[in-house]
Amino acid sequence: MTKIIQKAEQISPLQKARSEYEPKLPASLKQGINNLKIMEGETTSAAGDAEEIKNMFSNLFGAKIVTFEPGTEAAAEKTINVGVILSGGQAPGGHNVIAGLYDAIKETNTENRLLGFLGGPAGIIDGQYREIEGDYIDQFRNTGGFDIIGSGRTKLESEEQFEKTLQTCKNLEVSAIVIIGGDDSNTNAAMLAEFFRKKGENIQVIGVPKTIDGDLKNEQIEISFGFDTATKVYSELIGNIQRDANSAKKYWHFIKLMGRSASHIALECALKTQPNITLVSEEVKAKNMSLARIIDYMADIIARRAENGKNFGIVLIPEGLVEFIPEMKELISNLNDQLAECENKEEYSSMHGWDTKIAYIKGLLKSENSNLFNLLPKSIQIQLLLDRDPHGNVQVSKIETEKLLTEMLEVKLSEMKKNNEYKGKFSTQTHFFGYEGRCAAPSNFDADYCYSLGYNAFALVRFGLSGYISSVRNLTKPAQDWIAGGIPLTSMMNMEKRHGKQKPVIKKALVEIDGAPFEKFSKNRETWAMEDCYVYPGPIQYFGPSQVADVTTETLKLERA
Ligand code: FBP
Repeated sequence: MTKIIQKAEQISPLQKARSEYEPKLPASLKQGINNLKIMEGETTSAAGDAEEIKNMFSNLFGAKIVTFEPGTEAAAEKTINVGVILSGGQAPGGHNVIAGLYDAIKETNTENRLLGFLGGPAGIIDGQYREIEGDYIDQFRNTGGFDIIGSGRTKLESEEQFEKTLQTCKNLEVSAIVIIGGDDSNTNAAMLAEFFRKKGENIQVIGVPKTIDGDLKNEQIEISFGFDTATKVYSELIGNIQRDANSAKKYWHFIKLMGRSASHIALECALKTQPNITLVSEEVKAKNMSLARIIDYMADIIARRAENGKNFGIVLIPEGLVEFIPEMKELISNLNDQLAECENKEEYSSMHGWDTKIAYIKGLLKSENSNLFNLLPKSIQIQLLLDRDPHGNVQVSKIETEKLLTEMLEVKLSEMKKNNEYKGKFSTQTHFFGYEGRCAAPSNFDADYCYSLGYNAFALVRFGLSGYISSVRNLTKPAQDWIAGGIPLTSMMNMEKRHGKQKPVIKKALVEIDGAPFEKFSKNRETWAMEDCYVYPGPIQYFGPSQVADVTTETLKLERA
């Protein structure tokens, strides 16, 4: 008996109406999963370090890009059990990926089963799952969140974990696994696919590109799902704050935006809302901008606006900024090395209180890093010492860069005041938008895109592929013109240093400062800084004319123009 998790009184009128929304599929998939033919495209290599990737993935390397086209009706096949995993941070549309997958699986054969592994990759290692059935999936169609089966950040990478995964698959007769995740999780998907191939096990692994951060993209993967909805939610909130600032005219609002290393979210929101200042981490790196130079840049705008009688404004800050400021980057890398060593030291793990830990770590740092560490507020020192995530990344969502910048600006502006270079009033509010958008109900774009990705993932399974990521392209066109297919995961990989070791990983796509989205921002930023050109995008529209309800991101439009 399926457990119904939402009672009628918990379902909002919007959720009810949205549950009736029928996601659009590309024309190639619309004729049904049983009417497809597969077209082989070019042979692939790797995004970098091809020789090493080839050695590590000798069974998967060099596969061909594939696309699907309508074909003749296929004969019914033997039944299949498919497992699905949601991995990493939540992103709007995950439920629709599972809905698309479920519908394709059942269309092929009603006896086929879909098993959802619970709480992320840990679910398949420990054999924890629930079967996804019709009335259960129906509650989640077009909703946000990952609560259908939960998510987790366990890194599926060791031989022991792979063996346990294999055992789970054998116990449950699962012969295909769909991993819905970001760059790290899709790297793991490739490793698992290679492991099964090497062992001669007939278990397929297919990835799906998820992350609000927007950094899992390339020529074939135009956008990761969730980016569209999340940036629309943040832009609504930024627009509301801009209106507030423009009404009261008394605060500078500093808004940090999620996105980990990449500034795609900050840039997309800037293009949508036109705030006074937007920092872009990739530009900071390219121009080798020190913390002092960033502060000077912002202080100059604040002072010039004050001269025009404007003691208010909006600043957008990408979450990963600190990792791109050269001296902070060095400090973080030195801290990573020292903390990795401390992990095994009883002496460090048994220490109580942050003061003791901070003093101990300071003593281990190189002198230039230690000097900078000393200058940081204690709150930031603590945030820099917090545990790394399972992939070895600093948890940038926990570093309050927005507060670091306002504190430093207060000092800078009061110095400028003494020198008669600034006559304004600097009153601030800080915000961090991340969790506010990650589980929003998917926009029409994400609802359609995710459903198509899930449906398409099963088409890849159906044609016997493994080590592929589900790809739906041509996304600035109406859904019927989208191109569905698969990309070999190894073609997106290169070698990078993680936890002090060279590892194969899917290359992260950061903002290109010679790309069209950054260029548009850069051309306009001086005007946006001084004049108030705020745009108030308002909430996501789920119903109404296509040019309002179905539009996708500025980034995608500019990149594909
Ligand atoms: P993924 O890369 O797993 O999609 O996660 C995205 C993200 O929302 C980042 O933007 C953010 O830095 C991080 O997750 C926060 O992690 P957590 O959910 O563990 O707090």
